[in-house]
Amino acid sequence: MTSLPILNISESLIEKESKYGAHNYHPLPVVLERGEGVFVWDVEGNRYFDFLSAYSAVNQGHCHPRIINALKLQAEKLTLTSRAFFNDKLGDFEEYICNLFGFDKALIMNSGVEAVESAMKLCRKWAYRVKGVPTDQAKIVFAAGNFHGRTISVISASDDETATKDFGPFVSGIVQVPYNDVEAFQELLERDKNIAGFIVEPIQGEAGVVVPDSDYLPRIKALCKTYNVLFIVDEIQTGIARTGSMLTSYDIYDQERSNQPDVLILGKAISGGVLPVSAVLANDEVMLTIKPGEHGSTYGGNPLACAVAKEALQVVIDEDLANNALILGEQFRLGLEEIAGRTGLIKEVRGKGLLNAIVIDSTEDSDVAWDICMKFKENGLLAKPTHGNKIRLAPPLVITEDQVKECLEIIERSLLSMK
Ligand code: IF1
Repeated sequence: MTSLPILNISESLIEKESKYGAHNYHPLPVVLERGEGVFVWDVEGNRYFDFLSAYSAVNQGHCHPRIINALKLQAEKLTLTSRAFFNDKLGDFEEYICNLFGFDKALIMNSGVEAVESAMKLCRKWAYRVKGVPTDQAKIVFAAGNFHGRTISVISASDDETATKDFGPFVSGIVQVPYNDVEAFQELLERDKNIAGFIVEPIQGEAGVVVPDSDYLPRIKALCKTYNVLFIVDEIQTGIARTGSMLTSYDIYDQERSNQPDVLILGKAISGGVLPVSAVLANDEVMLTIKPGEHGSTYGGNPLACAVAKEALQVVIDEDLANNALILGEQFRLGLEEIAGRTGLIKEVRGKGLLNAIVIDSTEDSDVAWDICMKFKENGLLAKPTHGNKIRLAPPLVITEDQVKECLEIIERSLLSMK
């Protein structure tokens, strides 16, 4: 008789995913079944601090009662009409999000990458209809090291082999410049009159939380204005209070709205991790270049998404999560710096607000960061390595000062046990 290995619940669920699911991810071996605020629980009942927050989608904390209530109320009334008919929630949400961020119009989509695609289409339309670029000659600039999603057109802008290898041929009309390099961008603008826009992250997330110089975005914006090029900011990951203010690129409470981009792309936390909702915001000159029938989506702007996203954004404001991220982010980085000094395993601490990363003193191809994350897990904290030797540390913004201290202890204890 052959005996089958006895698997615990987690192992058997992981095996099921491996058997029936595409192998497009390399998750940490933990199977979650419940979440509340900063915590998640696995199927064995172990509790963890969530330091990934679903890549910054769960800024409001897991299953925020107000957002879940909005979901329930709307789910019992009407969930989807498509855009073939009007629904009573879309206009409400569009008005809300336009007023909040200071734009004339909003285009509501679903996933983040879809919003980026939509912004690319908008940028091209504007180039031909307003700027006067000759047909099919428009170019969109992206920064090296960028991450904006996984579709063919968006990976066409990527220089990351893992994202692009064997997925070609790619979309044309894309140019790359180094990140945080104003001069390189200006040279490009001088050389090429068909540049239509620059799509940029205020902090590069996937690249390992790369924070540019503080005058980078304002200078890029000024150049865009001079050369009549759209300044398009992807705040899908950096937006919605994550870095200590509602947005990273500009202050929404600033009357003059200096640094405001021509096009703002939002996703992830605008629904608090409850539903896929994304948005492209722009003024009329740009948004109205796309005419009825030229763009759309079955689920984009559905009443359920609108009800949820409006409540999720209002929660961020009512609970002043931006301020919490600002204050606790500073305490957290300070604590990490001290741990770096005591453990010698951290080469660098970087980030803004509660979007942070530690760079481990090892090579990019070593397993050290992964092993550290496994140690974190053993000690009740979940985080995921990126680019080999970096670990992103981004808890839900509802975390408290005491919890930050507790997490710093977990991080230090884990690092010390690695030696
Ligand atoms: C994956 C990273 C984070 C984004 C920015 C657009 C999108 C994202 C700035 C697309 C998405 C994700 C997606 C997820 C991993 C993740 C990620 F590690 F790849 F870089 F968050 F840090 N713009 N980011 O960060 O949004 O279509 O996914 O809704 O694809 O593996 P989406």
